[in-house]
Amino acid sequence: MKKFIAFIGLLFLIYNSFADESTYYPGYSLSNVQQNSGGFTGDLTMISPGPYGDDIPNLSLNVEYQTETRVRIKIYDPNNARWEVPKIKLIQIKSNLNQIKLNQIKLNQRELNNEVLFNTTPPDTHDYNGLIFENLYIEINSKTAKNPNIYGLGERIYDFKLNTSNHTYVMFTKDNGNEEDVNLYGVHPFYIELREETHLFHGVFILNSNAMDVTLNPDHLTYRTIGGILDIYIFTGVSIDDVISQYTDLVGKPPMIPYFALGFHQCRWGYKDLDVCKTVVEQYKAHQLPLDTFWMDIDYMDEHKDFTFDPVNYPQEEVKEFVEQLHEDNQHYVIILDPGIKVEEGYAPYDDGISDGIFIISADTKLPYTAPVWPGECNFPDFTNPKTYSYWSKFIQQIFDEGIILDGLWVDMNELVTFDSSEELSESSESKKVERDSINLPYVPGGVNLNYRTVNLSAIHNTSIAFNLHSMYGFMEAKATASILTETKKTRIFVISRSTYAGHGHHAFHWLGDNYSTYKSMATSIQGILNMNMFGIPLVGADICGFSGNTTAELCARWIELGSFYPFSRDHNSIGMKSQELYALGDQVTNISRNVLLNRYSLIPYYYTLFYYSHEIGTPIWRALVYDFPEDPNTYSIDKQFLVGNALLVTPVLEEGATSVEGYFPNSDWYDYWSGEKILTKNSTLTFGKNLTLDAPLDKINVAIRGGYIIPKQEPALTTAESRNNSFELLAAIDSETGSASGKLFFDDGISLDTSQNSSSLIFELTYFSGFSYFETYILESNYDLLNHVLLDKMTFYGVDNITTLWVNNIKYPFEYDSTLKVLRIKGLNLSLNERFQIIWKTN
Ligand SMILES: *[C@@H]1O[C@H](CO)[C@@H](O)[C@H](O)[C@H]1NC(C)=O
Ligand SMILES: *[C@@H]1O[C@H](CO)[C@@H](O)[C@H](O)[C@H]1NC(C)=O
Ligand SMILES: *[C@@H]1O[C@H](CO)[C@@H](O)[C@H](O)[C@H]1NC(C)=O
Ligand SMILES: *[C@@H]1O[C@H](CO)[C@@H](O)[C@H](O)[C@H]1NC(C)=O
Ligand SMILES: *[C@@H]1O[C@H](CO)[C@@H](O)[C@H](O)[C@H]1NC(C)=O
Ligand SMILES: *[C@@H]1O[C@H](CO)[C@@H](O)[C@H](O)[C@H]1NC(C)=O
Ligand SMILES: *[C@@H]1O[C@H](CO)[C@@H](O)[C@H](O)[C@H]1NC(C)=O
Ligand SMILES: *[C@@H]1O[C@H](CO)[C@@H](O)[C@H](O)[C@H]1NC(C)=O
Ligand SMILES: *[C@@H]1O[C@H](CO)[C@@H](O)[C@H](O)[C@H]1NC(C)=O
Ligand SMILES: *[C@@H]1O[C@H](CO)[C@@H](O)[C@H](O)[C@H]1NC(C)=O
Ligand SMILES: *[C@@H]1O[C@H](CO)[C@@H](O)[C@H](O)[C@H]1NC(C)=O
Ligand SMILES: CC(=O)N[C@H]1CO[C@H](CO)[C@@H](O)[C@@H]1O
Repeated sequence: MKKFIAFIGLLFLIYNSFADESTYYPGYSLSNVQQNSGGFTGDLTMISPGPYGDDIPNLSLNVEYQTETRVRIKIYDPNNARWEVPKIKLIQIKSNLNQIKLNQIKLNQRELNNEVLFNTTPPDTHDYNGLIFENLYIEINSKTAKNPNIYGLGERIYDFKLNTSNHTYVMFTKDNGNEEDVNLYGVHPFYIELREETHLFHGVFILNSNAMDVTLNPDHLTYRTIGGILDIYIFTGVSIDDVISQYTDLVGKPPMIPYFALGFHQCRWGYKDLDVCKTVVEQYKAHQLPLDTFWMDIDYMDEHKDFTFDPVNYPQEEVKEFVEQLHEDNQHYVIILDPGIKVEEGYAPYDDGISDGIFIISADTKLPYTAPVWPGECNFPDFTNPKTYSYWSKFIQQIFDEGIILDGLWVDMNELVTFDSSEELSESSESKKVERDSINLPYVPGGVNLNYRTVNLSAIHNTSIAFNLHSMYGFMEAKATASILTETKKTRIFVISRSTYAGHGHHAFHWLGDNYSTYKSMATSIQGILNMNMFGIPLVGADICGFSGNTTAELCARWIELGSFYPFSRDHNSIGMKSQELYALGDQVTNISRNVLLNRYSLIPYYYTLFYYSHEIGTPIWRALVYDFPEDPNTYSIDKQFLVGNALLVTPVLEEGATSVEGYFPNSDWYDYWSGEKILTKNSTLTFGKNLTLDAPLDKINVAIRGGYIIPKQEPALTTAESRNNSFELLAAIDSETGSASGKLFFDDGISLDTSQNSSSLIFELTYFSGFSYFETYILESNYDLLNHVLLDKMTFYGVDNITTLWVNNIKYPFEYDSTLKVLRIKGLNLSLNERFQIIWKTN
């Protein structure tokens, strides 16, 4: 209890110090400014010392205009090298932009609006400091718009639109068990701000891996980090897609995903033996529920040791047969790996780790750092050591050599988590907050205990100490694991990691961690997915039906309705909980699951096309409403609804017992996705849309399709391998003002590393001109042979006025028209999407 009071005291001290004029720190003065071809450099000289001593009085400033839309501001100690994050590949400097004002970084893209996007000049009122740069404390402030609209700074569970009333966001990877408003598994020091006056977005990224926090205030924000340097990148936008594209240019675009990743996944901790696993797979089939991938949690291991199979409950030969059967049935197999390697002589991963010298070293003993995790006392591979790659590779390869063909890997516990031997595993979350830190730090970001349940920050890695590398551990492990799997399989791979760092999405994917079986966890999964998509990690989902705690039939029904729209859709459960496979909660849940999952499978061509553009450009799959409607302030805080691509607006039920749901429909044409019924008609004299209450019986999730969009679909099946071979369908929703719509399809074999020579890529266009509607396809590529056999069968158009005649490739063709709903249906087309075709109809 005393320690908890000390923690409060610390916070008080911090706030106090900044309110007090006598502790105002004016920062550094800039001199010796040298213009160069790509920007300028200058010397920074400290005006007066900062709060905690060990100031670095002389600093260098380097401002580089790296691209037309990106500036890098680097502030570092020219006399003593400090820790710098090693991984960002700089894109060549493309342009030499206008001169900028000192202290005020202006970017010419937004000069027209006279906008200053990052301004470190402290105000005359001295409400906040100039730059402080000390050995263990760096602070920089930037003026923002008034009550700014800021998004990002993950990973945490919080409102999507961040609180700017003196709220502090801590970034330091931690298994904080899905508590709200605390630093969770990943670190993404990137935010996007929307300026309300201009409706333009820009982004700011600080490339720093040390524990840090950011305080958002009504007119400025404060970065505080305890190590490294200031290496700040500003992306000028101006649309959200521009900003995310510019950010992922820097940290890396997502790889092309394997097609099966979009199927449904089943997992659970607590499948006690292989027979249980077999039954689960059988039951999915028996209930005609789609299932693409079966996952094994730590249960498969022998005493929780990596790279082993439990000889009694998961005999390796039988696992091999099980996996072969999965593959025969067009299904896939993924297993978990944890970083901790059990200290046990005779266990090859331990013996080799010792002889290869690849474990993290304790600063005290200079021996491999030892701490308990699932198997007991463990050592931890150091992924900064170049030798660790071949070590890790050897043991992954061994699984394949022994005949168990993995389709992906799941890397968990890599924040990095260790168990505190002095505590019970089941301790309450309250006790986690208690301050028990023993590192001697003058400032502790957010006052959180940095040494709690992790490898001591003094521990030694090959390239630095854990103090600098801690938050990058999971990223490095996932990156190595992904690269090893790619080398082994020579196909696109699938690595899901709990811990992430900026740039993770270039290598691997993510799930939102160990949540609860609660309506709250279901609701907050939306902001989690939106954030990760913003950070360049498009393939992400939360544990459907919830991980910890017992689910209910109703919760599970609502969750699978929502989860069927997750980019990554997996049911996962904790040990000792009520079974929650989608067939295990009664007929009604089974029926609902089947319907929504079959709908998911029908939408996979649309999702896959979105993933292709995400890979090419960085575009997020899930989008907050504010992304597409920045001129409408009603959208700024919405995080209970989301868009999939630009075309689908999902309004899930997130509350128990609800039979209706409220949603906001921005000013546009919206049609009920299922029936084609008009929900809202665009009114170009208005900026705002409407709040609507929609019926939401237990078996319905409300989805709207936006006027102006065409989405590709396929007849669903129980696996993606089968649904890929089923006929195509196009669903179009017509813009009421222009009578037009457009859409895209990208399709390839879904697994080869490079399918640029063997893919088909199309654009669909519907236009209206003087009484006639013209539907045409534009073929960008038509090299994927499957599309010569898997044909377009059906087309459905929502919002069509009365039709008199319809022609397909200039020949009159039958159609169905519902004049009440204004829905046009055309069937039995049998057209190859690899060839151009045209549909025309006449409206009376
Ligand atoms: C800092 O720079 C000033 C002026 O450039 C110089 O006189 C001083 O020696 C430098 N101090 C250190 C510690 O390098
Ligand atoms: C934020 O904190 C500062 C410094 O303590 C204080 O002056 C200001 O009133 C606070 N603003 C709000 C909106 O709480
Ligand atoms: C915003 O953050 C401040 C400071 O932490 C807190 O007092 C306030 O309650 C928060 N507001 C909301 C709406 O959560
Ligand atoms: C971490 O290591 C340092 C230096 O080796 C040691 O002084 C400290 O007690 C350790 N902290 C914890 C929490 O084990
Ligand atoms: C880092 O790893 C390499 C290769 O294993 C080794 O040669 C080198 O000595 C290591 N350096 C440190 C500082 O541990
Ligand atoms: C969850 O349900 C199981 C039975 O399926 C029961 O043993 C357990 O106590 C329940 N746990 C909670 C937290 O309700
Ligand atoms: C589930 O669907 C089946 C087949 O359509 C139907 O016979 C059954 O009544 C449904 N059960 C429930 C509870 O909705
Ligand atoms: C559009 O909105 C304006 C203002 O509310 C209203 O007067 C007008 O009737 C609306 N137009 C249509 C077509 O609904
Ligand atoms: C919609 O409802 C929200 C919350 O109920 C409210 O804050 C907002 O003002 C409403 N917007 C419109 C356009 O009616
Ligand atoms: C899908 O079609 C391809 C090409 O015709 C074929 O090779 C493959 O076996 C089919 N897959 C399934 C699951 O039927
Ligand atoms: C469409 O046809 C229906 C009956 O077929 C008629 O009542 C309606 O007025 C027509 N609408 C238009 C816009 O022509
Ligand atoms: C929110 C929640 O349930 N958190 C729990 C998630 O699961 C982990 C692992 O079981 C727990 O430690 C968390 O408390």
